[in-house]
Parts: sequence; C-alpha cells; structure tokens
Amino acid sequence: MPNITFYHAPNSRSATTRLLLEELGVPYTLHPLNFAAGETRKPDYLSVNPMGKVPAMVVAGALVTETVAIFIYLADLFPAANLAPSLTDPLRGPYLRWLVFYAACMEPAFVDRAQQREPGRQAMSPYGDWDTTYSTVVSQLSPGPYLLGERHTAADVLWGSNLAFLTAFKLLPEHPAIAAYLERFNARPAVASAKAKDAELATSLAAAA
Ligand SMILES: N[C@@H](CCC(=O)N[C@@H](CS)C(=O)NCC(=O)O)C(=O)O
Repeated sequence: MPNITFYHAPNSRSATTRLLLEELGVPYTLHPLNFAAGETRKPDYLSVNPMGKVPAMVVAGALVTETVAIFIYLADLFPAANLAPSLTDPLRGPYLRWLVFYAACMEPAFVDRAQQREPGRQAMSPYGDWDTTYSTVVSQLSPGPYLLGERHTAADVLWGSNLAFLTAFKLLPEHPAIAAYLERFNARPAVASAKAKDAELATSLAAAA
C-alpha cells in the first residue's frame, strides 16, 4: 500500500477528499492546515503546493493536486472499494464525464453565479450558461438512485459532497431530485464519520490558534 499524506483544511473543498478517503477506508497521514491562521499561504505549504490550495496529496512521494485528479487516482488505486468502473466497463466513460463535469463546468458555473459575475459570451464560457448546466445535472440525477444509475461510484462522493455544501449555503436552486439524492448521500456511514472527524479537527485547530 503506498504512503499517503493528505493536506487538508476542515470546512473547505478538501473535506470532499477526506470523505473519499473515508469511503475507501485506507490509512493515510493527515497534515492539517489552519485557514484562519493563513497556513495555506505560508512558505512551508507553498513549497508543497505552489497554488496554496487544498486538497493536496503526496502518494508514494509524488504530489497530486486537483480534487478530481485525486478522485480518479485513488478510486483506481484501491479497487477493493469498488468506487471506479473498470476501463472496459461501459460506465467508465460516463463516470469520467461526470467527475470532470464537476470541475470543468459546475465549479465555474456556480462560482460565477455566487459572485454575480456575468459568464460572458456563451461560446467562450467553459460551461455555456448556468441554466443549461443546472438542468443537465438535474436530468442526470433524476432517475436515481445514483448519478450513474444503480451503481454508487466515486462520482457520487464528489457530487454528493459538493451538492450538500451548495445546498447548505443556499448556492443552488432547490429541486426534489437533488433533495432525494442528498438524502441518500447523507445516510452513508462514511459521511457521518468524515463529518465527525472534521468537526473534531476544526475544534482542535481553533483551540491551537
Ligand atoms: N482546483 C482545486 C480548487 C481547490 C480550492 O479552491 N481550494 C480552496 C478550499 S475551499 C483553498 O484551498 N483555498 C485557500 C486559499 O486559496 O488560500 C481543486 O479542485 O482541488
């Protein structure tokens, strides 16, 4: 089993990666960072990830950043957890499509919308327009129970975690298909245990600051 060091700040985007690690059930060394103390922008951490962003991970000595890259890599690296359709599985293409759709379309779409930024010309935008992006996601989720139908994959860990965050912060229009999806997501034992571990970490970082 490769050595994994995970750079993580609680209550941030890296919580999604912590949840993946929980679903995979693999051992790792946690390197916590305190946002409030500005640790993600200090030289020590910039020497790990020059972008100053979390998550970052060192796996067997090699740096991996970008949530979706980490997801693809770890879900393939630990096949026993059955979170990644194999290369020859017809679900492999849709699986990659929806992982990448999150970073390439959904993230820029909701960030533009949350910051009330005009997306600019539709043809130049990586996602086109918000309404199309949102309705494409809702259509994909509607049949259920999971993003790709009957099979739960790492794409559900990514989407469930992020849709839960966006819903909690009212950054997403409500929809019954999203609510039903999130109910299933929240019932997963890994979601409760990752949340509990993160709450404990947030408390200890705040006490240390
Ligand atoms: N493209 C990165 C984005 C990561 C990201 O935006 N991380 C935020 C966490 S919410 C961060 O580290 N912000 C701290 C900072 O910029 O100082 C990914 O997908 O992993």
